[in-house]
Amino acid sequence: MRAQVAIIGGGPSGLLLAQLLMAQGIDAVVLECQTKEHVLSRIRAGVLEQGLVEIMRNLGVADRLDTEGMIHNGTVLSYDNDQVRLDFTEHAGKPVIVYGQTEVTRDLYDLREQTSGQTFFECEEVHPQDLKSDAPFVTFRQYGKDFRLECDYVAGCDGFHGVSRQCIPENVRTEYEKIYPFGWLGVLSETPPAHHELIYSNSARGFALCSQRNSNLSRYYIQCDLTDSVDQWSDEAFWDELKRRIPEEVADTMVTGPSVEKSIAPLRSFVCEPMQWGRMFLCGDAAHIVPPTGAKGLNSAAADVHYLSEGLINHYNNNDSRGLEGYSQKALERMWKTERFSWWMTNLLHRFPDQSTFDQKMQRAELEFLAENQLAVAVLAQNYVGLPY
Ligand code: FAS
Ligand code: PHB
Repeated sequence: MRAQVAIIGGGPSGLLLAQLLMAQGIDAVVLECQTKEHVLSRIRAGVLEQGLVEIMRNLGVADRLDTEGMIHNGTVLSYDNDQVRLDFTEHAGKPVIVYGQTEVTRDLYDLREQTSGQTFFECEEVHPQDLKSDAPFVTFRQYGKDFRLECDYVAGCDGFHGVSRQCIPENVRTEYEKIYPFGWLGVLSETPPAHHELIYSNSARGFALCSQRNSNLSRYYIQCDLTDSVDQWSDEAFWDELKRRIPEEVADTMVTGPSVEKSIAPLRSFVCEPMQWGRMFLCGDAAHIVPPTGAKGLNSAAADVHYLSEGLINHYNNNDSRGLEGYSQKALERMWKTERFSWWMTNLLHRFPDQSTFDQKMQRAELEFLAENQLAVAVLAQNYVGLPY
């Protein structure tokens, strides 16, 4: 079996890349270790940068996104009983779109099936090999049968726990990591959003976020201890704690209801350098992780895919390999700025166990400066809507 590009991972990175290549006549095969149903059962990101929206539109797969996605021209940072609104349109010239990653992935799978893209599900023992040669290949097993996929290039789109990053030798790979001393307890509820825009809240009891998916599907998060488990948090306990961390007028009018999904995610900042090794290129969570405070996980994966797809298309269609040779440097230049923004938002809005009263004063001073300085708001807004590709 042969393909020009072997893509490991059928999440948003892998699917976006596969379809961008297919649109330019480049043959890619996707190898996914789970079932499609399992991939689509994950509840993750909710905010899309314009860059990702444009990629979806260019692929002709944005009809639902353009119909059901909600245009958000700003967001609110609240602290104690004060608030500062970030006006994206005024300060960054563009909005963000609120549309769940699950729906993005669903749309991409629908497109892949309509375009007869080849995807292998429930792959086991996936091993990229001979990556430093001109003839790399990937072996894998599916339903007890062994396969060998010959290819020109391998795209490692297999997430943080995937196999691809480990193919870069340890003496070549540098990993930068910061693990945060708390997690996010997330709840999805079939209730109307508490506010028409997202609310990020810095409260003495810990961080909280009011987000949404549509007019009757809301997504909420509260900062929780790393030792917490979902079983410890009844719906009632969650709603009670959330209401104590957000502005009173929002808490008083919030509609609560049974959780349809409840999960705890750890928070980390992580970057692997380089993001390529021989003929393998890493995209998305396979190469980097951000705390979700800045809504950058899915969106930075899209930026990687933009750079890699451009590099592969220019290689195959214009005989120009400079984009491939410079992929890692280009992707990392943007990614480190995104890591900084996500780290900064996380430090600004969370309560850290070892935080001193001075540290808390620094957070409040930063928030008060934002409330009175439009240039400071502009810097935040331009980072939040997404840095240029
Ligand atoms: P993904 O992890 O989405 O996809 C990788 C795919 O590869 C998976 O389908 C996996 O099954 C497959 N795979 C793994 N190993 C394999 C192997 N050996 N062989 C074949 N396939 C393999 N981002 C935000 O912006 N906002 C959020 O609120 C947010 N919340 C998150 C909550 C959680 C619990 C997690 C884990 C992440 C969250 N993220 C969030 C980040 C998330 O959205 C990622 O950035 C996004 O899924 C990145 O997409 P991929 O790079 O495709 O990685
Ligand atoms: C979400 O809706 O899941 C979401 C939104 C914004 C974030 C993180 C998560 O910063």
